[in-house]
Amino acid sequence: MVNIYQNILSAKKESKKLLAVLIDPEKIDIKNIPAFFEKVHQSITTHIFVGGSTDKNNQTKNVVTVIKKTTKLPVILFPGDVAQITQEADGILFLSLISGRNPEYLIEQQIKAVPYLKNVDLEILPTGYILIDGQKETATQKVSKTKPISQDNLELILNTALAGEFSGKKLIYLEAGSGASVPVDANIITLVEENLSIPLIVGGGIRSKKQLENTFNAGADIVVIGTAFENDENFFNELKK
Ligand code: 1GP
Repeated sequence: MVNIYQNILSAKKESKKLLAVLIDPEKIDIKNIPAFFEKVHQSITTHIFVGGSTDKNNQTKNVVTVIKKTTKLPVILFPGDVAQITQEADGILFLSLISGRNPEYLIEQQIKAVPYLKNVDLEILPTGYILIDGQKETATQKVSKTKPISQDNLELILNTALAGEFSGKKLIYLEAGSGASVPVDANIITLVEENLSIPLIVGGGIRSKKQLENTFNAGADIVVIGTAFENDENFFNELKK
């Protein structure tokens, strides 16, 4: 069995940066997965995240099944809701939307997931999920009916991240939202990383190699990119191993 979390911790210890490609089952065409992964495999990608705010056609299971046949990279669910959980993946970000105050995404969905999770062999990664204002109303905001934290409110962002760590989360995810106009600011990432003991994931609105490097240099342990690869697979060419 892959030990996803131990590998993330080892990478952090060795200052090895990790790149997760986010695949949205609503947006990818299953027949394009093999060609997409040829590019993934030539790039510095280390993890595959699968999920979206919604999955109206229930494609997650089919998409993950094909991805697992195509790659040896760890495949981690990043589910918008309990219906997106499927045992074909290796692990799951067990998200709690701690920037929001909607009980459905703080604890209800997690409780609903338990009957399924206790019967499958997915590695569970407890994750404090923090929405940061990316200057665009994102699908996550609409679906969760919560507001992101302003990028100016450094104290609230930091205290929310630390509250996540103190309550036992193993990862903190700073999320500007898929397709964000503005990614999470480097100063926020540095402040949170310097005060946090657990690994830090950052995503939302990262579209260039320069932005990726800035995000890593600011202190992100894992960067998540989805939209930029959906829009232009040639972006993988800039991120060759
Ligand atoms: C969204 O953080 C991820 O949940 C990735 O965002 O699609 O903007 O890369 P992008």
